[in-house]
Amino acid sequence: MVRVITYGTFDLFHEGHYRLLQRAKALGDYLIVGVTTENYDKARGKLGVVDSVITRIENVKKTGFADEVIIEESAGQKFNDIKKYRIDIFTVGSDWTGYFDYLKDCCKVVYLERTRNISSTMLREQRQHIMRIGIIGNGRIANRFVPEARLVSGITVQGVYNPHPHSAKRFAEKWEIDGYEDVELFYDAVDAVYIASPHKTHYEYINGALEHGKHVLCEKPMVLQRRQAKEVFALAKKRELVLFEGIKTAYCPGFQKLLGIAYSGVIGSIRNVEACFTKLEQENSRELTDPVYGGSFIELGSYVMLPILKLMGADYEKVSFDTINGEKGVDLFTRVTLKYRNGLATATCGLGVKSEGRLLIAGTKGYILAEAPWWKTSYFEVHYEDTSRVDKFSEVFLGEGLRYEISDFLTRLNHGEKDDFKLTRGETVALAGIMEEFMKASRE
Ligand code: C2G
Repeated sequence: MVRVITYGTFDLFHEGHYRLLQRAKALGDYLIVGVTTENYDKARGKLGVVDSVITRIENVKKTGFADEVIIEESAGQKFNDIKKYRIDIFTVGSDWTGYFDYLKDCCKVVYLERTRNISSTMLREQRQHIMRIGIIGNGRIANRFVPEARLVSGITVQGVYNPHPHSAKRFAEKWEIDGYEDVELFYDAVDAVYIASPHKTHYEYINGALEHGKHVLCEKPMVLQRRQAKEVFALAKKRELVLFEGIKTAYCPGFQKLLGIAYSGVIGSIRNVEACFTKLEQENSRELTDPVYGGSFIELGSYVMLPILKLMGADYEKVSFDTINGEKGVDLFTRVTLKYRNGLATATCGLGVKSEGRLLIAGTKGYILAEAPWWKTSYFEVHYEDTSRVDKFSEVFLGEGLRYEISDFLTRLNHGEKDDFKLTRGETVALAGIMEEFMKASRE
């Protein structure tokens, strides 16, 4: 008798799960299914699991493929289960290819091809709220997006669109999703889009997606003009769609905690914010060669402006930009200085100059210090006049951290428009405004 085992969360049970179990059962005579506990999912960084473990087990049982269901509660359990249940074959979907090769010493490991997309008919029949998201543009960030999205329950990456079909095809094959070169077919297949195309195309794609009735999660900077930002938000409102700028820092739990401490008054009234982020890029990279949309401020400015806008607001009295430009005319290093009625701020970023990236928030009673990479906030300190007192705070930051914004985007879709405090529309408009002023200043 061939004994097979597979594992999963099986949240919002869908045809991908059904087909996986069906083929797992067909690999042998006896199928054991391990269903994850809430705690284990939390520990391994899955966000937004909707169904209780009882419901998830019931859904697995209902398929009739499982001969036995067990609970998976910790990392490392698979190895022991394989011994304990005398397993011949371990199987899981191909999104995990290679990941479980370490089990090959104790049994056969089979990766079954994952189900590429979830059909809308099936979703309607089951009344499931699974959001099908499509990606526009498939550069570096899109490659990080797919695995992060797979860790958020209730969302499935349905496909990718790129006007250059070869590029879309390669990306689609790599991630086992559908590739589209026809934008109309792409929009027909999705409920929402993630825009990760070059900056200059964002405005047009946002409009296109909203006109097609799709919710939008757009990479930062969302747009580069204040007027455009206001316009697309107005269109989203009119069409009752969610439009969301993806600055991962804004949504991660550590940054939320840091803001909470800053707002709490422990450092008194905030008078100065200094934020710095540098990341060296290759000389021939797009970021350092595109004369209009390249350069450090457009690339990294959203990160460094974020804590400033959050803590000092958008009503600055004066803003000035100082830059070091490279031979190609793009800024290799930029410092933005803002003067407020009651304080100061500087935002520094660089793609061609390396500096210490840190966030420093100075108040009338003390200061908060977060070292690089503070934009993936996982640790910060609060210091006071009394140097012997230092309060230390840490928080998890999982993986690439995109799962937090994806999860919040999904919550906004499912629970209405109200909650945008982590990154308000006003802040996104202000960011677009600062980008616009920067671009104007750098052309003078
Ligand atoms: N699956 C699939 N097609 C999809 C979605 C999921 O074939 N469109 C497969 C997954 O590859 C997995 C199973 O269905 O084998 C369960 O998926 P999830 O519930 O998402 O669980 P997962 O996070 O993949 O956990 O210890 C748990 C395991 O590592 C798998």
